[in-house]
Amino acid sequence: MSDRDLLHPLASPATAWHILGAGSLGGLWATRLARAGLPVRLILRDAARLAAYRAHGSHLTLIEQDRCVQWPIPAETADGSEPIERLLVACKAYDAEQAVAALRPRLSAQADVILLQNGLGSQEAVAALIQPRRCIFASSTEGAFREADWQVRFAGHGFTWLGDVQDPAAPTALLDDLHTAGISHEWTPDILTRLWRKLALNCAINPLTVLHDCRNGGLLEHPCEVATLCQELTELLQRCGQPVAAHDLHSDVLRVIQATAANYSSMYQDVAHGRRTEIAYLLGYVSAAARRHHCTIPHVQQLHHRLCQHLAAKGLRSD
Ligand code: NAD
Ligand code: KPL
Repeated sequence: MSDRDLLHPLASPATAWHILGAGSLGGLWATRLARAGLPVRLILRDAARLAAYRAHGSHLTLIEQDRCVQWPIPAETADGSEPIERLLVACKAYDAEQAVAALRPRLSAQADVILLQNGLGSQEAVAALIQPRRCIFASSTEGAFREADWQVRFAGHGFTWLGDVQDPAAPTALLDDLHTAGISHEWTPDILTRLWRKLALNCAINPLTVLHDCRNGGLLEHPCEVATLCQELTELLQRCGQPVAAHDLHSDVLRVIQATAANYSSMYQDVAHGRRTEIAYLLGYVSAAARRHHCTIPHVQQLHHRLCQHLAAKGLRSD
């Protein structure tokens, strides 16, 4: 029996959080939920990863400033037997669909599935796979990275917006857990606007930091390139029925470049570490949307092409 059950003996048991992907963001959510006394289970990639986790002592370490705390969290693989009522998908966009497909037989009919992926495209694929179950999209400005296996650093406090494009009703029990865990969040009826805006910001900033080999602030030396991309992205967002996401995009991009001037973008870091990027869910999604809407965005398309070539030269995938 947990402390919560002892305090509230008649309360119904808390819903377990199954966390698919124990990487940076998955680890950050798992440790904060566990710290709040909520039931958490990690779902690891395969038996070898599970064995490695158990050999490590079955705990994740959360590092915040200089504080380093270990949180014991049980783990399993996708072929466990417990039904899943609440699933947090915390893998990369290119892994999400396949990873959720392996868990589909375990998802209860009322399961809530929360998607943390950046960009657009993977959310629709997962939602189609698990429908009619509830699919909650999230957009987060929190920052986390792995310092070692099973060890995550909370690098940047931020905010997470959540919403359901099919149903504006807030999932109160789930949001109560986030509140209890101290995860700053807000339920929004318009999560797509948030995701489109972040997509446009990431398309205007991240690829250029890779191609110019610079921190975000280095883009201040390429004002015309940034302005042209913002102009084309603004036009595309409007054409795609996203006028709110398009509003004042250029000013917002400049604000983010200045506010994060000392940082390397997530795509820059992926390329620097020889990791696959999420380009297909950023520039790839934008290019496909432009084709569908017969919208001409030559500079964005040229950027996509240049980035694909750059990745290929480094032996990295661009899908
Ligand atoms: P990550 O690479 O650190 O973690 C992903 C984890 O998923 C890895 O541990 C990987 O092994 C695991 N995984 C992949 N396939 C799996 C499977 N089939 N079963 C089980 N585990 C599987 O990635 P991340 O940085 O945590 O990013 C996750 C998503 O969140 C991305 O879309 C990213 O853009 C987004 N995001 C990340 C941050 C951040 O600060 N890290 C911030 C905002 C958004
Ligand atoms: O989200 C980002 C990233 O690096 O992925 C920012 C900091 C906004 C740059 O696009």
